[in-house]
Amino acid sequence: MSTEHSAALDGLQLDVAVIGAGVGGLYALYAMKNKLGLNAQGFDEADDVGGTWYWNRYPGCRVDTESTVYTYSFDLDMFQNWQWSERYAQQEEVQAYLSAVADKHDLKSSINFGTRIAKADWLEEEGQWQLTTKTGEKIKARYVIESVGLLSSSYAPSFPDQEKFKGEVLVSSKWPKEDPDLSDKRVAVIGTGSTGIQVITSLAGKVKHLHVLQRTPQWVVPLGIGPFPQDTRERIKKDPKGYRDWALDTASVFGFQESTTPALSVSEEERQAIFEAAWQKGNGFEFLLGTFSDLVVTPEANKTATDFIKSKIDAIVKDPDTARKLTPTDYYAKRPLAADNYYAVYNRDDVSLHDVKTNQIERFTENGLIIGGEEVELDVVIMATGFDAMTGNYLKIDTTGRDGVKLKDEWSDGPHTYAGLAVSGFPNLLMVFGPFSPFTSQPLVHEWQVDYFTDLIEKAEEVNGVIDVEKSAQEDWVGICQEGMAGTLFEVTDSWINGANIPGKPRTSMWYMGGMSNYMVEMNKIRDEGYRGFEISKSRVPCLEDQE
Ligand code: N01
Repeated sequence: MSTEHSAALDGLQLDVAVIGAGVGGLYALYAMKNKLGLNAQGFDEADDVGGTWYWNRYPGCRVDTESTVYTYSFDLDMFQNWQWSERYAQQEEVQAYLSAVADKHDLKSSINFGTRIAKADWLEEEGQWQLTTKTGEKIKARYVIESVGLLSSSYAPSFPDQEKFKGEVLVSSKWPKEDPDLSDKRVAVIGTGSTGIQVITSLAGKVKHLHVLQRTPQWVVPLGIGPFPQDTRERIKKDPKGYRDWALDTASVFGFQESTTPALSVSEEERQAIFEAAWQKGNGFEFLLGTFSDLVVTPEANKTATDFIKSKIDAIVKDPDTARKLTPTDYYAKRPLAADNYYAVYNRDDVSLHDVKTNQIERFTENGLIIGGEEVELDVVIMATGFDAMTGNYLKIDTTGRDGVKLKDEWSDGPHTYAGLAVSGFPNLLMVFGPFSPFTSQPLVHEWQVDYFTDLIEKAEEVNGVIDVEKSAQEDWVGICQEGMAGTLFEVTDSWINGANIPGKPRTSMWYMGGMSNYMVEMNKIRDEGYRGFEISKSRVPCLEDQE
């Protein structure tokens, strides 16, 4: 559905409105239409499907999760036969895949592109939501599904005098569709997280000079870019459901089995051999979770990994001062980073590393940036400065639930949800991978959560009911999650995982740390106990079919 249709939006009456046309939103739309036969439409600000993969098209952008699990499984034919070309699909390939899924299942005709939902109000008397678009159209829907992205609310700080800069400022998560030619440019990259290291390794040697503006170094291991593994292709082809079930039954759903061996339970020699094999194979999550079981739990175990990576930095980076600047001083307990040849980049003459914690970015000038009192002349500044993760996009929608309660007030001290799926007092509002979802890779987990609440909606439909959540069940869930997080080094290491990356954001736990396998057990138990913690109360208004 194109933007010309937006005039027809005002007064639209739906069973289900799905906000977001990324991985989760597309599947939610499919499920509502095809499994429940409901009148569902999607809404997305972008002019195509893709979600995060629509916006993030910066140089070097690719998944750093194995493509084998970066996929849907609901369409078994596509699951078996989609020919991912690489172990880690590039942005264009993920976008093409999502577009192909949407085309095959005729989803695009039900999506209102170029449409931002700005406001959501629960109308108690009508038993439904009223959504308001950014341009003022009003839509009513009995259910709202928000699949708005865990890492989609872009964060880009502004620096003094930015408007004076004669060059270009580009934000990685809003990269222009027309890829700019940077080949003869002096380029600065601000940020060295997952995005920054992809941009840096992609641009090094391809621009006139690359300036890396690093505030906090992070532990980086190789990614291991290469062709899609043939053995996994055959395994998926032979038994797609078996592969999907195996992947979901791991803790992190990244396509490998997590280790159960504590790091200090083996000899130094064995430990080094395990780390070296993981380094050679590549993959950040596998290095962190597949080598040993306790790297993110005990400081002593964590140090064995950081000592190993430090030895690699020292061996690869020729200038000792640069090596020192690249070596983190905190735990290896952020979202793990992986990029091939990352540290080698800093041996190049056309790459300069600036420690902007010591020598701060003071302001822009017409010709560049003042860093630590000195001007660095630049043509382009790339902000790879991250996201207001987990809660950012939910809170951008001005949401009012029962009794006039605002979501932003309910979440003023950090988010509260039941199982990452729903919020008490906000009836018939379901979330895909909302805060306090399991700390995992996403696509297969999105599918699992959508299937879960599709069954719940079906149950509510049978009795013309409204779904809400018991506050006590929600707070119990939040408590379990806080306890789980407190048992890890993620809790004490600054990153977007705990909200520390956004100035003024409450620092809090936002994840279920028990792993997907335990999450499924717990959620199935909740379902088997009659959806314990969810409340299905009879709606005051007849369902649409009854009204006809
Ligand atoms: O964001 P980040 P990201 N001055 O928050 C720096 C997913 N993702 O976009 O650490 C100077 O990790 C900040 O410095 P510091 C993935 O889950 C996936 O890179 O706060 N620097 C940090 O270096 C990932 O984890 C993929 O001191 C400033 C950087 O910006 C998540 O998105 C690819 C600054 C932000 O790092 C987020 O990654 C890309 C300032 N004022 C992203 N403000 C793949 O699947 C911030 N920084 C491959």
